[in-house]
Amino acid sequence: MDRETALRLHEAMLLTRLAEERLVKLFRQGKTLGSVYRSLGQEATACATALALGPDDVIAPLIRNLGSMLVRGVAPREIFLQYLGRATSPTGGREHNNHFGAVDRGIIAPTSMLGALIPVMAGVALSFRQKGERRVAMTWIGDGGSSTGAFYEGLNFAVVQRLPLIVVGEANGYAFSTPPDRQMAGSLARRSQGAFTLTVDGNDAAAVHAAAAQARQHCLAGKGPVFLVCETFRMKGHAEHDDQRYVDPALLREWAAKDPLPRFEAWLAQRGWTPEPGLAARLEAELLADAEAALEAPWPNPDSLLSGVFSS
Ligand SMILES: Cc1ncc(C[n+]2csc(CCOP(=O)(O)OP(=O)(O)O)c2C)c(N)n1
Repeated sequence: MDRETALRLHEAMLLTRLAEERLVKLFRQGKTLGSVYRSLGQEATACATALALGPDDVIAPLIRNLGSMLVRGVAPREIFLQYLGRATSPTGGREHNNHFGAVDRGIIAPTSMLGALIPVMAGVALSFRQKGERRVAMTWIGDGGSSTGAFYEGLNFAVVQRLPLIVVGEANGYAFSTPPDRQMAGSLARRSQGAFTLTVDGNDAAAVHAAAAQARQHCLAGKGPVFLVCETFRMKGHAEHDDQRYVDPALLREWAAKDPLPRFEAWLAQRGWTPEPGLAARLEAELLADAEAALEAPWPNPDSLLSGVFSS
């Protein structure tokens, strides 16, 4: 990874963390409609995988992959407007959180139905191959989501069709309150169904970026899909309403010591690559201004309720 990419990756991870911290403040003030879903401790997994893609590649994130959307150019303002349900949000107040697509930025909308995006993205990858385009499709799945039929159907289809699809498996410890050993035998990587599989320390941003770049080359060489398993940990509850009482505090302490952000800052420092001075303060000020602007944004007009629902 060159210096410019490394600094971009660092900024994306920091922005993800600070944007989610700002969202938590809005949640605690009772401003968000619904809970806030964080990726604390997993920022490297979302940001470094997305950053290894080319501009024409297409992603389909899940709720814990906000970082991938920020990497593709989504503005935090759009996320705040979504969480606040305002008329000027990307979905006009119809959907919450990061559940919106941006086809112009190569983003297929996240869906709540876990696993469902894998067949969708296998289809996107199939279209690239049919058109002879050198592009890849990427989506993410948690250990819990990998228990769905759609995960198996989609990945199996990609394997037998040798499609340019990267499925990032986030082995992050808990699915709601269920630990991995209560829902699968062995590791997440064993669910690969013959896809080329890489397992990487998901809290090592440089390693995740290198593995994702390797996965992309594998796909572009026509060798079929890659299952890229990132070992990480969900440092918060499922969302802000979940106090995580089912997690042993010793596990949280163990993973706090592996926090991807300071680790990547140490990696940068070893190379003498210094982030912009005052970067966190600048991002925090921008995020505060974005949040305040979003709070001033208008609510949707009830008369618009049915627009976009039925074809005109
Ligand atoms: C098909 C389906 N079943 C159940 C749910 C409800 N649900 C939402 S998130 C979640 C846990 C997901 O765990 P995991 O895939 O490990 O991701 P994590 O939350 O740990 O990032 C469940 C069961 C859902 N959204 N979709």
